[in-house]
Amino acid sequence: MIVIHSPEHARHHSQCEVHNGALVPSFESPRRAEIVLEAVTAADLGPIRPPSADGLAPAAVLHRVDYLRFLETIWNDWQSAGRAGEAMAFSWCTHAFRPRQEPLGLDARLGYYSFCVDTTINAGTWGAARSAADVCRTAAAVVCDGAAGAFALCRPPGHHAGPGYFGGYCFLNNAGIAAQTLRDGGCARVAVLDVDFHHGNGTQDVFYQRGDVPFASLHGDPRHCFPFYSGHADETGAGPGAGATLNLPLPPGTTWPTYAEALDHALRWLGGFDPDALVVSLGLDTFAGDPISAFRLETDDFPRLGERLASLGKPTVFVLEGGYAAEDLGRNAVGVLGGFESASGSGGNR
Ligand code: SP5
Ligand code: ZN
Repeated sequence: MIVIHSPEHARHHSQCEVHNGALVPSFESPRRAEIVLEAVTAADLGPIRPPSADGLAPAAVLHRVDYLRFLETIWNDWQSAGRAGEAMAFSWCTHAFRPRQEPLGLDARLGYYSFCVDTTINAGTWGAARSAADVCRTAAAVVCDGAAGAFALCRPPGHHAGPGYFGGYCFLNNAGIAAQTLRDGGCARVAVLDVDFHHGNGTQDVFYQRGDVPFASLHGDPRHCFPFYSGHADETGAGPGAGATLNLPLPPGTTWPTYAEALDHALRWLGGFDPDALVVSLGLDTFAGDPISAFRLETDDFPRLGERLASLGKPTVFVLEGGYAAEDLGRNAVGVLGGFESASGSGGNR
């Protein structure tokens, strides 16, 4: 399987996040991608190539133009204001207030364009987020050109980022960008399956009213698990996208047998749309050892996950999302990708 990767990801390096009431080092770190890169290299998964596609055309279909301008300019504004440290929001427009037009103040804009406190912005954030978009465009293009699978080894992750907001460590919706690239490349329908522990609220949001990109997600029940306000079973799409969103919330503590049943259901449901390609939001934070998540999948379960994903029989773009047990991330990622390859019989690098 071809792996697309750019070292530019390391330009985004959050120093801290709020966790259980304390400031701690960010769980989402450059080390994560380095470990995955080491593991796919050691496993000889396939050629590792830099992104060739470049630019924000598919991102601009999914994200609002004012939001993209915010991402591009916020670090400069933060610095110009003489602020130390990293840019971060502290106040949000909750349901008690009425959102109006974009506010003008620095802190107000940070709150207006985000939904939580876990995601900081530094000098390299925008460059790293753009590189992740390029990695995903390129991985999707490889699949458009006939590959059975490609792995977008990128960060920062993307599935929490919506049309006009960042959060959950995400800025641009990488999986959405891969799906949009496949659509633009001639796929009539593209299925997106999100197996990150957290609900892919951003991906759901960017495709909620579209019937051409059915979205299914398995995740921790939002009554208990981040992002809390999205991912309930009764969220099923709207307008032309009515019936094209499937949420399968699962209880904290979920292990492989329960997970596999939901996974098979999601795959059957996606298959019903007769998609031309599949995008997998590959979060590995379903692992039992994950420090911020609550499922209990074991390392041996990840090849089984990859095998089941291959059962859909569609060309597949894997997009790296979460996973914070950094030292186990490489073997778990290779487990999924290797399982997919041996089950799909694609073995090599086509
Ligand atoms: C891409 C991705 O996986 N993003 C996840 C972002 C989660 N950030 C908020 C985490 C809050 C963790 N608090 C967990 C408390 C458990 N006792
Ligand atoms: Zn996650």
